Amino acid sequence: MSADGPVRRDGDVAVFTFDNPPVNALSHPVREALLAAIESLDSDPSVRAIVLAGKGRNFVAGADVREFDRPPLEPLLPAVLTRVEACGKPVVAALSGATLGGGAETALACHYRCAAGDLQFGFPEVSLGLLPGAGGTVRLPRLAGWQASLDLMTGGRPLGIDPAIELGIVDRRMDGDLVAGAVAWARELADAGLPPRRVLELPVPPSRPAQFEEYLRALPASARKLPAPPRIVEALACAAILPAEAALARARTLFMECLGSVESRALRHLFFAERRPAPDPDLARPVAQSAVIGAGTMGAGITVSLATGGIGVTLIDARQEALDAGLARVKSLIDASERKGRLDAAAAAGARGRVRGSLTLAAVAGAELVIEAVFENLAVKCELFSRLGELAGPGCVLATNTSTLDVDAIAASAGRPADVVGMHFFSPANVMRLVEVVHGRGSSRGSLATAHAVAKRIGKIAIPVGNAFGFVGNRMLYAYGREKELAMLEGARPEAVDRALQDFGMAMGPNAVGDLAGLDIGWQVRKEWQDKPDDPRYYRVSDRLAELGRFGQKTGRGFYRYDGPGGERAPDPEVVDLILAEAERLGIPQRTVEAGEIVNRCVLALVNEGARILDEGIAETPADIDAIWCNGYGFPRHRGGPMFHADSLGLPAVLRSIRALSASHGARYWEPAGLLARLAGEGTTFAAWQAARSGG
Ligand code: T1G
Repeated sequence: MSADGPVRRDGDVAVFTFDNPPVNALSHPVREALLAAIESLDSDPSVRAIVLAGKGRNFVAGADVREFDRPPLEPLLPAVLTRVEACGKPVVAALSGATLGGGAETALACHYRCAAGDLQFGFPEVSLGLLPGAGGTVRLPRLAGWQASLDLMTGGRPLGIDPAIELGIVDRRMDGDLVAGAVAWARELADAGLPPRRVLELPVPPSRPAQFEEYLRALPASARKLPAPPRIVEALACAAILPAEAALARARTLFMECLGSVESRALRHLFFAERRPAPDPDLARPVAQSAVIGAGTMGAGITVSLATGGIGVTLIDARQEALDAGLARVKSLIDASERKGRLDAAAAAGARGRVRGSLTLAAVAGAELVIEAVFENLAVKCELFSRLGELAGPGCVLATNTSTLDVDAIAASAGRPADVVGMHFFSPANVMRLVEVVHGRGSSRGSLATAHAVAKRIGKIAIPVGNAFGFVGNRMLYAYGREKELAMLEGARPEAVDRALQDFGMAMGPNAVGDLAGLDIGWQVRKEWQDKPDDPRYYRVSDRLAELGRFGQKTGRGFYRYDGPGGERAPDPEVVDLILAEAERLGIPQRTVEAGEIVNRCVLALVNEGARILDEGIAETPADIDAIWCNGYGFPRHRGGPMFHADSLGLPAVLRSIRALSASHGARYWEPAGLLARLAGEGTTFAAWQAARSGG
């Protein structure tokens, strides 16, 4: 809060400013200051009206999420907002930018609301495994009705100013100086002698008792299984039938139940893991112009990300038809984003205007960043980087989008390793938010800082990783995939494997993912992989399918067949026969492999490999691994990522399970990682280990 206090006077109107950078979160000191201000202004006869406003872009982005893992400190937000609403003078909320969660609830506790055009009003609590715990479930329906309240709170997506006005949440749009406009309006209200209009005193809109049950049933099963969505619906249902005080109390109880849930702790863990500080932000070099080499699927997706992120892009490919196809794909992706409302017309036009094509590599000359997305072959990439090393301007960052290859080898071929980094995007690159930024042995801090800064600027979650085969994500994917492959050779059906892991919460089963990405990609990588385990069973099913040209969706057949009438995925008995033949050839007896075993093996393989990666320093923190797996591989967010999940299971139990798997399946793949064994022995967690390392 600013030195001269949060309150300033504009004649007979007092303005309280939330000033808690970066997002004006309602931390304990802010709550104390607001309560004290309202109490003194309410009893000050020289004050006829009060305005609440936020300093900077945002009004208030909610409660301070960091405080949720500490014992709550009075005054709590519900009590503060009850006092705001009880104020005997008109209290006007001047809303701008992020007005979210507790910030939206603060707005609803005010008597009148005006807003600027950049308003983002919403209740993202559900994405933290929570529900609005400071009166939002009781006040919002009185203004916006049940349907909108249900949608806003279970969906978590914010509203812009127009729908907020249409729904009666915001009374007035303020263009120009928001706070000055709010002060003038507050004075008008006082002059008009209008009483405080308390939302809690507004009539409860009519509702059908069944409507809440129906709404809950209509929610996706994955949401119904989580603690927060059903409790949001229940809190709203209570607001429809209970007196306001009782409904507020019930909402608070439901909120506390969510707060203590492992799902909410997992989602709060991810919130901060995805906002990890970038290394050396001050060393980041400006990037206005970039170049992308290779106009294939990845190249086009990366180009769209850069262009919609405000960076000029030259898409380069040696072949005219490939370049034309790439530019057409870029255009169709931007058009689609505009059609879906993800980009407004101006932003879409701007992005289209930032993209141009070239057939010559020399076009990299004016770029400050070059990202290569050509065929995944070391010789091809090294040959390209040897030319880029000569053609790219001094200080230009040279990034490779390789997903498995040795970044140091590629850097050496460029002859300027300080400028070479890995930027491993995930497909589709214009949608997937994750970028693994690979720190090569010779990569300079400035080049790395620039890569991280560009990734953040284009809306990506950038996680630093070391240079090792498969970096972090793909290396763990190989362990995860190994176990599903072995389980199929032992008797599990491909669709049963996928169902088991989807029921665990994975966005998609590994076999369906393989078919989507193309089984030829992994097959190609394994053929080139020098250190592949010398085990005839290793990825034998996937390799056999690829050998037969079954590359997945792109060939109509893979683990599944896609050549049915709607092209939808269908189990293929031929694959079962093929697996049985391979199992027989390898002498593997068939048995029933239960879903629980499949999940246990695949998920614990992730955890054990993750612990090895931390031991080797290829990942800096367990939270980095969690952010990678939840944003790149569809690991369930409500489980927080593999390492957080392991902590929630308890590392001693995890170690026991791994030792049991080692006993039943051999130590070859199930030797417990040193870090895991040590922490389990100490009865501690990955989180505590990380906190101790970072002096927490
Ligand atoms: N609490 C604490 N820190 C927060 C925060 C919050 N609510 N929101 C953001 N930060 C920090 C974040 O960690 C980062 O820190 C910096 O602000 C910038 O964030 C009682 C229970 C507002 C749209 O869920 O969605 O209210 O890395 O990188 O891209 O019923 O932040 O700089 O150190 O995301 O411009 C509900 C969460 C809380 C909103 C801005 N509110 N925040 O996006 O910046 S629960 C939310 C966001 C609640 C009540 C309930 C976004 C943003 P650092 P950023 P951005």
